[in-house]
Amino acid sequence: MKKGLTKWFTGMVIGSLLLTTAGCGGGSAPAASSGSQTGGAAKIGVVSYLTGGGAAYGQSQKEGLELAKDEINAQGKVKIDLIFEDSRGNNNEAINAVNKLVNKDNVVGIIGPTLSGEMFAAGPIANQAGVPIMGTSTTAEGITELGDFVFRNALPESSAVPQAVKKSVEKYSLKKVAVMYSSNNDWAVSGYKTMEKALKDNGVEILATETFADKDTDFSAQLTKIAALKPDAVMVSSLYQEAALVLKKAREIGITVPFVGTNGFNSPELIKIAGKAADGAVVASPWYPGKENDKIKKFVADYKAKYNNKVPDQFAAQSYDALYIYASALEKAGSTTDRKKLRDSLATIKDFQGVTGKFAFDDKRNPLMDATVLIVKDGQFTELK
Ligand code: 1QQ
Repeated sequence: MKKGLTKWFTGMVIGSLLLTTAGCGGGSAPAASSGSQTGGAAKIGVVSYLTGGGAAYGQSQKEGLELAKDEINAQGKVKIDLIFEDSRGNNNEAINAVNKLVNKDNVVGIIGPTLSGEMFAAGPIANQAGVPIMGTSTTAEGITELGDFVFRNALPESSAVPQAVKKSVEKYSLKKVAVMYSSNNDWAVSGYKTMEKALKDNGVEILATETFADKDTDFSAQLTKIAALKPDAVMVSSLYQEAALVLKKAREIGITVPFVGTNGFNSPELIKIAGKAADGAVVASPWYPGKENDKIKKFVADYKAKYNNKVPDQFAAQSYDALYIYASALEKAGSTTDRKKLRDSLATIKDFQGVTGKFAFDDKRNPLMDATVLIVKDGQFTELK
């Protein structure tokens, strides 16, 4: 309650500062001059989790965006400058970053932040200033309800989790499971609620629900309890760092069943940290590089060439697509500086083809896209069939 109030208060203060300093709400960049596409490169701000415990998410996002930017600029239809801000996975840093991008850098639009919690904190500032902001990894419930300028091409948990649960129920005949989640992370809590609903919808009994906090490293108490209940699977909603340590400990104490996760599982870091213990981790994702598709093959090859043979993950792929979505909207808007025109143009994107597949915004600015249910097998994400 106290934390929530502080967050609300900070948001209000910054929100009113914004209103008085920028006189905004009209939706166009205060200091931007030209409204034509010849007005120069479009300045897009990026708020990303670039350092700290979840930095692998943000680094992948940065890499995907830079690759897309180079390609888009080489194609020459619209020029884009990216301004990166590191939010470190912290709500206040995300607020500061959005304020800077909106008021000082006069960006036409924003990509990010990485975490849903950061978007809940900082999204309203961009929205109030009339600056389009698009999450590429914000999967909690309620993101685009923040306002008409808030978009996401991240697949909501409410689309992803039911698919992962249904597939796992069919594949492993799940009847009873245990659930674990990080209770001080807005997104993880939302993911937990989505899991609970999906389990109910599939007639699966929840034997126990255990919580922990972001940055925790010892999960033995929760897992010992869970082991005694002999669940058919364990569901986990947390970022990769905690999820990997949960998996390690679980395997160590003899829990061999599948672990079904939310979006936090979608990083190769999960496998890097957990090692063999990650085998049996299940998650739904719109990104699966194993698909037979020329666009995906080219993206993977170009990414590997640019980044020292690294295979792009979901966070890189969704950010790569996000910048192309922006580029396409900027082109249609006919302006690199008009924020309102960009918002309206983004909202019309219906037939976009990206590396994560066919994409459209629904009328709530959420993505319509397909997901694949993946399982870690021999240290690799593969399709769960
Ligand atoms: C969110 C997420 C995280 C896993 C992003 C890194 O999905 O916060 O919405």
